[in-house]
Amino acid sequence: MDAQGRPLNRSQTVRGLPEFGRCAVFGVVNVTPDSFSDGGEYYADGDTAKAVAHGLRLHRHGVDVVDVGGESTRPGAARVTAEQELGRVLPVIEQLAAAGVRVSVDTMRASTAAAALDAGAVVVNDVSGGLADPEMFPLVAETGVPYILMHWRGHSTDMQTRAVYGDVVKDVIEELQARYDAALAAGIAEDQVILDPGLGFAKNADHNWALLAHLEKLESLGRPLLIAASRKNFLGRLLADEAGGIRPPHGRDSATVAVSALVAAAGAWGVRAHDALGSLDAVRVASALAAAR
Ligand code: PMM
Repeated sequence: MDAQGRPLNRSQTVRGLPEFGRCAVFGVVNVTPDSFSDGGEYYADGDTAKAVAHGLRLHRHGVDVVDVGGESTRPGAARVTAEQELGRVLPVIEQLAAAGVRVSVDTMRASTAAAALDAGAVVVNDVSGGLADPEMFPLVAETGVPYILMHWRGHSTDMQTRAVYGDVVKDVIEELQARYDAALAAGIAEDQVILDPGLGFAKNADHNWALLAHLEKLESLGRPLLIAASRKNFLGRLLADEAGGIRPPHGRDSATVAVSALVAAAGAWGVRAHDALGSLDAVRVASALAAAR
């Protein structure tokens, strides 16, 4: 049985990862000076020590996977070079993996993913769903690692101009299905794939809420779902003050924890969060409630 009391089926099983017995928690470690959510908190002037210490702390407290990224994807962000990205993430991944931490690499580049896997990462988290780099699917097929395939319509520089949908839930499902089919055609196995609707990526607040409200429809894709609402702008808008001032990213953690509890109760396979310890508590609550039913 899974955390929601349902029989475990193939769609909740990911090759290369254990059954977590509840909604999995990915803790974010952004090794970037400019992420919207935690930019510069764990990385400045080439110093990765804070990022490593943060990842170790999350691991010590029971976070299942530490997700290490070196390129900001905030709306409007310019791309970093492959060399810059690698220089940021590799030392962090090496040290975390050597300490026994289960690491995923958050990258759109196959070359970064390959180097990260060599350094000990065990999951590839590709926000572009294989669209940014044609080498990504072949790499994932060859290595057989778990692969987070996210719904994506284009790079951050202009992605919000692409936030146009007829029916966002239907359109995201169709576009995710197309990428999933392409992944399988490239030789990636079904049980490697985790799907992610990509909250905030070419999506406005209404789009995000609609997707969150219809996880059961996304589940029809037949693969585990990872939900990453953490600190995103739509939560800042929800929590705006009376003058309409959007709540800044660090003030969105309690709302993120609430989303984690709710999506875990709704059957999400995993959540990805900055305040990962809060989300860990939240998914435990969801799991205990489900078990008591
Ligand atoms: N969002 C961000 C970065 N990586 N990965 C996945 N799988 N899903 C997401 O929605 C996602 C992601 C946005 O930046 P952040 O690292 O500050 O959250």
